[in-house]
Amino acid sequence: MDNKTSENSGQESPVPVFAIIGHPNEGKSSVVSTLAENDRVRVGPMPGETLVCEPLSVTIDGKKIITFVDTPGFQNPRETLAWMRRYQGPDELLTQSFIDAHKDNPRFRDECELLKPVARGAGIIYVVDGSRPIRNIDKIEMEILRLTARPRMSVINCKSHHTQWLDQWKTAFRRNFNATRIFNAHKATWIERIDLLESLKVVDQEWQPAISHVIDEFKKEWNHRNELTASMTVEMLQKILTFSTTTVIKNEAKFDAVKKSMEDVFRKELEQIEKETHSKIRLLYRHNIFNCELPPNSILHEELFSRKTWQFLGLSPGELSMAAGFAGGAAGALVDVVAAGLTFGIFAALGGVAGAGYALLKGRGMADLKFKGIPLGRDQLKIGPLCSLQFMYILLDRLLIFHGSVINWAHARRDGFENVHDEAAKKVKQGITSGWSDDWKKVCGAFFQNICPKKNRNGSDLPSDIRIKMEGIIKTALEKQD
Ligand SMILES: Nc1nc2c(ncn2[C@@H]2O[C@H](COP(=O)(O)OP(=O)(O)OP(=O)(O)O)[C@@H](O)[C@H]2O)c(=O)[nH]1
Ligand SMILES: [Mg+2]
Repeated sequence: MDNKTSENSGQESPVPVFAIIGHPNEGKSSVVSTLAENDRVRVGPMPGETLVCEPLSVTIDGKKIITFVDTPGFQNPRETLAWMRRYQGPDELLTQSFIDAHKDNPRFRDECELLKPVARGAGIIYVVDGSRPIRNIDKIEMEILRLTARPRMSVINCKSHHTQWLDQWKTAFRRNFNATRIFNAHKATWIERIDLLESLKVVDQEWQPAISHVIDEFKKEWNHRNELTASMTVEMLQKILTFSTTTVIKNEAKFDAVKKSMEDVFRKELEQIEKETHSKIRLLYRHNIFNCELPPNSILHEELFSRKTWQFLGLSPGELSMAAGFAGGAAGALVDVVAAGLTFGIFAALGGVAGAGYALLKGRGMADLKFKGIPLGRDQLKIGPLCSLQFMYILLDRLLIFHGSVINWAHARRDGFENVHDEAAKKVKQGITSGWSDDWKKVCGAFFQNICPKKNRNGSDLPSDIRIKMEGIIKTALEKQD
């Protein structure tokens, strides 16, 4: 790569730079936003949203690896082309000469701005909305870019579903560009982003090593994100499945109210741990500003303890009673009760959250407190941990659904766009984990056994081989979603 085509900020390998150029409002900023994984880029419905060049670099481990420069759309392409055709100087100075000759002329303000990175040696990515026919003005813009003699590829970003003009565009592009790709900036997945980078390799042979390096870095980074997500998932499962809360019962009259408020605290705390984990995952995939909107029919709109969540994720009616307990419905059978000298009857009378491990812990010194005529002492009511294998699978399923939405949410998408993931959502008929192999389920079972039984309530000494295996299957499950 020649020196001019790259930035080099004191790092060993040159950083490839591409200017994203096109007619106003065709989706240039959207393409930059998605390619650079930057949701801060200004994307808007009115032409003229971008007024100055904005370089957006992808940084991995603190190192810049590629820069995309967002540019304003052409303002006066006809006269620009006419000037370029009249130009008599050396070819390699054409772009800079144009800028020098027009930098104080407001009628060419946008051309001067958008050609700046090109004059400095950037490669060109020309963006068009391929869902409309080619006009004469497009041909003029393509000719301007051809005259700059910079390596260039074209990107067809269809803003609507009309595809009848695509062949026309492809033919025109074959004449003017070294490579062409259909790339929908609002729907592109990670794989499609990598494919686009692969196409950049053929734009200029000299760029191949640098672009290959960029692709390698992207892949390593993606792998790292999946690894981190897997370990955050394991941490979330440990926290949720081992959480419990305890309250001293001071007043028998308030017993029901205390119990109800404990249930609320317990449920909210578990929901909060889940939400925090999801939010960390969203940030890890560089969605800083916009929430990745979930499809309207996504099960993640349901609360963790809603009956619908559990039903959807494939639980049997018996297993559903546990969710029902949390949703304020019927009480199920109590399991996992830790009683300190009290009869099982009392626990049965507690009702409420089935399987959550309600326990009355006998306090020091018996007081006069009675519950349904039975003395309780200054006892503590403990709720949790909710040790249920089914519950663990629900959490895993919800995390995988969330991860799938995040990784498929192109960074150019803003709130309120048409829903592009309906199809993907329809495919998730029940929990993803229900299709896991027996081997994977064994790993889950071993993990569960180690964090849930009474011997190891806080999960702090989870054997490392079990943790590694659990993280391994989760990471593979995450990778399957790419
Ligand atoms: N549905 C859909 N809308 C798109 C797509 N790409 C761009 N848009 C919309 O088209 C409008 C223009 O998008 P921008 O990315 O801002 O276009 P631009 O070329 O940078 O526009 P200027 O900076 O004004 O020249 C915005 O309202 C985008 O939401 C797409 O792939 N799908
Ligand atoms: Mg723009």
